[in-house]
Amino acid sequence: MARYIASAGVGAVIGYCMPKISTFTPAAKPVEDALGSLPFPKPSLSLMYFDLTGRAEAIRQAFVLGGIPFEDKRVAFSDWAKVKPTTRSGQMPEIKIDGRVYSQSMAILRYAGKLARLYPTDPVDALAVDEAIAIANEMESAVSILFSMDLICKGMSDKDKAKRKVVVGEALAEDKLPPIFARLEQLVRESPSGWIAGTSGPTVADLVVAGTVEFFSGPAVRYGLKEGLVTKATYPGLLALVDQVHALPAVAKWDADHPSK
Ligand SMILES: N[C@@H](CCC(=O)N[C@@H](CS)C(=O)NCC(=O)O)C(=O)O
Repeated sequence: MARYIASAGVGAVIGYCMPKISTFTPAAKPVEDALGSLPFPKPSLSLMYFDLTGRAEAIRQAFVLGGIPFEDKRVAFSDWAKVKPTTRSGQMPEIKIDGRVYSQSMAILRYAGKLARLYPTDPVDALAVDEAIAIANEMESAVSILFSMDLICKGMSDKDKAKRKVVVGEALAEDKLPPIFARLEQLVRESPSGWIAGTSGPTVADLVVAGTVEFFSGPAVRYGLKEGLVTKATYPGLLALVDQVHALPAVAKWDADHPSK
């Protein structure tokens, strides 16, 4: 995913644009019922990212599920060169909480999860959530090579570069990614609730894993990964999880109001 790329550029960004998967099944339990009231004083929140799902969507979903108001600030690609030097880390997402800025999507997500009660307070449940997130993040590490191909193939002809991309894409699709998908699929299948960390309701891990699966069902193709890497036949549990996330009423409303890019 382009979300892995550290350097500037639109190409570095759009790879992490994820489309929604269109089939929906009802959520096992409306998440709003389980959330209760906010456990902390309501902070002023401004989340800044591109006008994409990418690394920010799970964070947005967590706030939405928690009923936590936030500013959803979106930077146009054309403005990025100007905005980049003003950011905390030269990258997005970043969040401003009561005037102070923080970076790193997974850190922000856990923060959002704590506010939204989508990150367990029980240490073992939290471990299970972190485990699933870490496995999903392994996907990112695995495919990051695809977004560095221009660097790796520097000096090669376009034709040779294209050939290398095909070889790397095939190796990822055939060898590297399936065991990681299989581990996530196993987690979903083992879960009595269908939520990936085995919790009774959704957690931030479900949001991250669903987003990752959606990426591999769509935009990854643009980067040389073959189509149909994740299908109902290969990973039915993971696709059901995606549906389950998007069927949560608050997420379904968010999706309707914000068509994916
Ligand atoms: N480790 C960071 C990576 C952030 C990142 O790579 N952001 C990309 C967008 S997904 C970005 O800002 N790219 C533009 C750039 O690096 O100039 C995180 O998880 O937040």
